[in-house]
Amino acid sequence: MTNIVILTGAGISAESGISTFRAEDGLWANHRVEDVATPEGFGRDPQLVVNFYNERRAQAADAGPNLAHTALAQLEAAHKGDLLLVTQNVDDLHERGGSSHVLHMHGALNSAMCASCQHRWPAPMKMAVGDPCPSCATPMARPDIVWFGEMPYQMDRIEQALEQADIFVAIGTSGNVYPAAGFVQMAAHYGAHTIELNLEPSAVVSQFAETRFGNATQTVPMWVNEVLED
Ligand code: BV8
Repeated sequence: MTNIVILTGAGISAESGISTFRAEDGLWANHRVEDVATPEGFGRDPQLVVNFYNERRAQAADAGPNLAHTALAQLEAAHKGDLLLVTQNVDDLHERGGSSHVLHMHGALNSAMCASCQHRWPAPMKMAVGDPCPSCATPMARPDIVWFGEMPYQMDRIEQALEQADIFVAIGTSGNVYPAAGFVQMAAHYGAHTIELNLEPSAVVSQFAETRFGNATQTVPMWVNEVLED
């Protein structure tokens, strides 16, 4: 039985019409990271940050899963070995494409969190600054997003899976952000075969044993068919 770990990034949702980060028309072209994706930015101007995530929540709600998302759901349903799907994405297109176990290491647009007691609840489509926490009533609601300088979620679980992985596949991620960009090195260290499925080479492309270029809606279904035929 082969154990598989998959890491996805913004590129898997690009063909669903969701902006990536580092393309010329990407999210970071129109916003300063330090203003909208750091705790300091949220402290300085919470309204700007809440608006930024309200816009992205609306964009994600208008988008639909694509063939890459649905292919990974088919793999989850049919694969006999262990499969861990880790996404850096905060949209819910993996879930809407049929995946039932998705690890959102950078949080999720559909989740809200209390900055005071860490209680989490389903986010409304439009969050407002000072929304009260349903648990402790403190007006400290924030998007349940892992910002720069904050610890990504479930790192222990991810690292355990990387140690046991026979195959590690990174899909549509530029390899700029750590610790996610370091997963390929860890998987290879523990003997996994590593594959990058991307439109262009990532910053860590040299660390992959195998690289396939193309749109995710082509490369992912092809790879999934190969795995299921084995
Ligand atoms: C932490 C929020 C520590 C949600 C995000 C080590 C070295 C250097 C720096 C660091 C380091 N360790 C930590 C850091 C600092 C920092 C970091 O990595 N900085 C970088 C920029 C240098 N990391 C952190 O701060 C992390 N936290 O390490 O905490 C700590 C320790 C103890 C205690 C407390 C803390 C937190 C990182 C998470 C930040 N949050 N997002 C949101 O707003 O969405 S990151 C954000 O960028 C995304 O979440 C995503 O994860 C990330 C990377 O983006 P990608 O998904 O790769 O997207 P991108 O646009 O870059 O690329 C798209 C790719 O798709 C491209 O390759 C493109 O070719 C491809 N593509 C496009 N179209 C298609 C396609 N592929 C296929 N088909 C297509 N059609």
